[in-house]
Amino acid sequence: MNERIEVVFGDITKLEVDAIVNAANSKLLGGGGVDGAIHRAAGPGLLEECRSLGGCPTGEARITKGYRLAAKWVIHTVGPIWRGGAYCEDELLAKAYRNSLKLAEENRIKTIAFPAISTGAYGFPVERASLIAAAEISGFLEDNGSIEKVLLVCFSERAERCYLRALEESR
Ligand code: AR6
Repeated sequence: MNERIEVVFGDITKLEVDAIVNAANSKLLGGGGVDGAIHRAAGPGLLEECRSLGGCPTGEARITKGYRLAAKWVIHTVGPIWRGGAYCEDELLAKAYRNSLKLAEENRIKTIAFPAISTGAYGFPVERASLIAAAEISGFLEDNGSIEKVLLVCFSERAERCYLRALEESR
């Protein structure tokens, strides 16, 4: 297994990493869940910069500064809304991880933390999502030497169990 990937439990807004990833919606104007927590912790500067971006399609990612966060950057990505699994949800979730990592690489980010994208309000089953996250991140890191650490941040014990199992399987 890739020792550059680590599962951690807790609030992503508190982490001292170069970048945290936001599970946003396509308007990029804030919302509930982890998006709301990130905007609250970062302060109004984040929303102002987000307004200038003009949104983000599902599966893509955009980068902003971190404002009052310890993280220097926020990478905003939009995961798919779960609609039963036959609407390209798996591929769109994989793309959200991939495009976030590409932005990290382009911006010379060495440490990055992801929340469990789409598994809250968007209803993506966490077990399935964690397998996709683990596979995409391990695959990306195989071809990338510049990212030193990827944290998978869990906000529930269930998510933590799923992630640990998914990482075992991607070894
Ligand atoms: N730190 C880490 N993880 C968190 C935190 C936190 N502070 N808060 C929640 N989570 P969600 P989605 C976990 O709903 O499913 C928003 O309104 C949470 O337990 O935040 O991609 C956006 O604006 C779950 O496992 O994002 C969109 O409209 C995971 O983060 C929509 O929700 C993702 O849950 C996006 O839905």
